[in-house]
Amino acid sequence: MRSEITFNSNASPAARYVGWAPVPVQVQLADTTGATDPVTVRLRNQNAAQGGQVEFFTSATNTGQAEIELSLPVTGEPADLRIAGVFQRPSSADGDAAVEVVDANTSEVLGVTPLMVRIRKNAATLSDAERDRFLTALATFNDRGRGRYGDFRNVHTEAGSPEAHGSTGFLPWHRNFLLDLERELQAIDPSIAMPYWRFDQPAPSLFTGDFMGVPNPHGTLQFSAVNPLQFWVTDGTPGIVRPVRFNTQTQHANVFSEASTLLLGGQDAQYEAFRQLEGNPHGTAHTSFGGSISSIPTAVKDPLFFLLHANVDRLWAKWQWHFQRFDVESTDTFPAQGKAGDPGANRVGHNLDDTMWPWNQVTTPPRPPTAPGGTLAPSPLTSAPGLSPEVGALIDYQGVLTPPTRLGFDYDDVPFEFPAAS
Ligand SMILES: [Cu+2]
Repeated sequence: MRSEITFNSNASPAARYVGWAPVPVQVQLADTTGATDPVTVRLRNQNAAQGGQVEFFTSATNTGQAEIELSLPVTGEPADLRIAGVFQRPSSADGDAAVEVVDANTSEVLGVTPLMVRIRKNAATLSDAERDRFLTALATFNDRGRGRYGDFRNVHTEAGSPEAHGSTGFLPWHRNFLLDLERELQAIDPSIAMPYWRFDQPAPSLFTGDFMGVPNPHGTLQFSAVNPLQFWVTDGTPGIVRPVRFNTQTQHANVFSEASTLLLGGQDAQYEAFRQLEGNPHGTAHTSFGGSISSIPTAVKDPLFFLLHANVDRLWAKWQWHFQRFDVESTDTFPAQGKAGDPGANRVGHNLDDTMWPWNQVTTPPRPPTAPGGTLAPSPLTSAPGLSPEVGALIDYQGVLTPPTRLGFDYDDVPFEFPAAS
């Protein structure tokens, strides 16, 4: 007798990745030779001592359990359950988590399915192996300027800027931008999750030759001999210019702390006020360096851009969790309801029901004249937010209120929480 598990409604091993939000899972018996009665099985972590850990949810309750018992029909019909990573027990390598299915009566192991609790982590806490896999995937995607990273650089320009900055859509647009790159990197190495730079804490291990580089007296980054970023080119000029304006070994950037940032929206947590974070800490973090990252049209030439923006996105995610801001129909969560052209609406791209450039591939005014990079990269885990998403599809990223909107990423210090019963 053998058991099989399907994650995220996709039988492919490429779908065996979970975060903190419960995902749909099906367990079934395959090869039931000799069996006539339903088989009671127990699901658990194969190794509870190390590696990523998961917990199990029945369809009826929202309480995670370390083990769960199910009755599996001999017809091979699947049983439904949900699985989530155990908060603060993420994986550090692909397949270092595994679900074991045992026969509850005989203790025979019917199947072991490896998976990964894949979580966006603080860059300062990555293992050397996690760091090197990330750098290798990034360098592979850029391919010394011949790869598709150039599309990302060419999106974040003067012409594209009004789509992404200075209004309500700033946070959802950059959430999608990050997600797009992360999915591209995952297509190269599925163990990758975008790391974030906590710019309000010193991150000495990030600003080294082994990771994001150290500027020479001219501001040009120097890398260690094995760092694949040493070959970084995005627009014909090799190298990255990033002079620093703070001591990266002992100080953090001169930005609002996380605690102050989370209060920008006030005690009543209004999105429109919280969005002030676009100035400080976001803009201030950008200008804590000189060089390309300090200016919108060139910022993406420096891959630190994505670690900076992962932290901006994490701050939004933490604010959303802390104040339960997932209801897209609430103006507390997102004030610009409706779409461009409605009375009182924002400019196009900054309203809940607007599609987002460039992923909508629209190049007629008022959109920019080109839309580099095509539609959003797909994911084997979820069809959300769609290939040409609307702004509203980026908000309930964990599927707190509507599970199908789950985008397939989580942060190491932002849990998933079921909504309070109303
Ligand atoms: Cu930007």
